[in-house]
Amino acid sequence: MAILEILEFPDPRLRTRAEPVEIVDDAVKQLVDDMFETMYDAPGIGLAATQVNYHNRIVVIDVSEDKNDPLVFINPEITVLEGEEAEYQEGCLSVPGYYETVVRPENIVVNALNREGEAFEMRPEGLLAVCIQHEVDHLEGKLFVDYLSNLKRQRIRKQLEKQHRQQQKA
Ligand code: QAP
Ligand code: CO
Repeated sequence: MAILEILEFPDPRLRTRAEPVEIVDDAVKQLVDDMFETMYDAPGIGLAATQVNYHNRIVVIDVSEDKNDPLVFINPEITVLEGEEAEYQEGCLSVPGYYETVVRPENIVVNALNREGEAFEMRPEGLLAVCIQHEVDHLEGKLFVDYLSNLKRQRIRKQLEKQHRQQQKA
């Protein structure tokens, strides 16, 4: 197991579109395990492979209170159902220190493969539904800050760039 480095906005590698996983082999399982270790260490509730600079379609999530409900989504496909949209305060391990309101569809169905490579379907609700959409966006090179105004996004970018420059000096 290993804790991986998390890319931070505005790193251009976060804009990469991830490729489908062809076989869920030992290398994929190893990456899944390292992604969980990285996410729990952060700590976070969701992490996409893109954020640790692996450009395959893999997401790990655990929104449980006790951090004992690890969910793996390989090659996730989201279907948006009819219904309401919901607002949520979203954050991101790749945009540390910032939380902003994002509006997304409330009712979705997710089809994916689990860590054993078996297909499953899920009808998530609430925070889990939001988190899955946020993480699948990462696989498309999209970040939650893309839903904000240009002004807000640029403000966040400039502040993070300044932090990164100061970290380099230190
Ligand atoms: C995505 O995000 C998410 O700013 C997962 O300083 C978050 O795990 C979806 C984190 C909220 C829906 C709602 C963020 C940790 C973790 C930070 C995360 C930070 C430290 C974010
Ligand atoms: Co994120």
